Amino acid sequence: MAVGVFDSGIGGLTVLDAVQKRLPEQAFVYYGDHAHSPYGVRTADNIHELTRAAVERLWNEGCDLVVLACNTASAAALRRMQEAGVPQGKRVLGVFVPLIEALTERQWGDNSPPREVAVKHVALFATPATVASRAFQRELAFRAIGVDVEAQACGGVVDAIEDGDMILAEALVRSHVDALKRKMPQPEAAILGCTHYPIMEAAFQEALGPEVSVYSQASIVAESLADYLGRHPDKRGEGTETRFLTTGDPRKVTDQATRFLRRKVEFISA
Ligand code: DGN
Repeated sequence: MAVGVFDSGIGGLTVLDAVQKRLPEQAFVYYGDHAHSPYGVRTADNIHELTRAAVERLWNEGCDLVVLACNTASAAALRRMQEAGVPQGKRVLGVFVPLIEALTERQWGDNSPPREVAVKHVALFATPATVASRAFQRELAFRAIGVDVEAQACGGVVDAIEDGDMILAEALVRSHVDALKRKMPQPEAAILGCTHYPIMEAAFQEALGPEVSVYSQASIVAESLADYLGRHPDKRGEGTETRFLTTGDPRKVTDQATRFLRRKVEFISA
């Protein structure tokens, strides 16, 4: 029927926007769990339960493929869900693997041996919950990729963006980049590992300097999804329409999402 895109709130709209631009003929169902957002302050068990319920809902909507656009949910729930087993014909993919593959130039779902990585010093900027989970480092180790990762928890940035306070968001980005540089003075690459950070990409790039390659999640996930659907056309479903579901108040979420994305998106009750 469509590809499901899940996020704890509105942040995953940056991913949805990028995949819609990359795949304009593809139908999507976006599901925001606003009733329980933000996930960043919840326990890993609770995030797993909420994520599992949302993914099952999207599978029941006919979405055979569900993308966890939320890093916090990917970090706490994805591997656990995959290990518990997903129903026949269904698939759930997260947002860490495309980032790692962008560093290593591999494909989503490609289980070939690791390749030599061009960059050795990588900065990761993410929410405190994602940084605490060490999920990104775990996925790198699982693939035997030898990269030195220094993670910086960027407290306050998500809230400043959602409040529309871009001056504060930029000041926070500068101070988090300074803190990172005290731990790793010369990263070659920086990963923006949170749904909201593509909006601050220019600020990250400016604070990091032109010699640092910034990997922004939304565009990388869009490329990976296009590539994946090219190899698995059965997961595309039918139609071209995109629907927006929320567990929160649809009117409030519609207003917030329209401001965030700077285009009209109409949410209905999940
Ligand atoms: N969507 C979350 C993420 O990508 O980490 C950010 C918002 C939150 O739930 N903390």
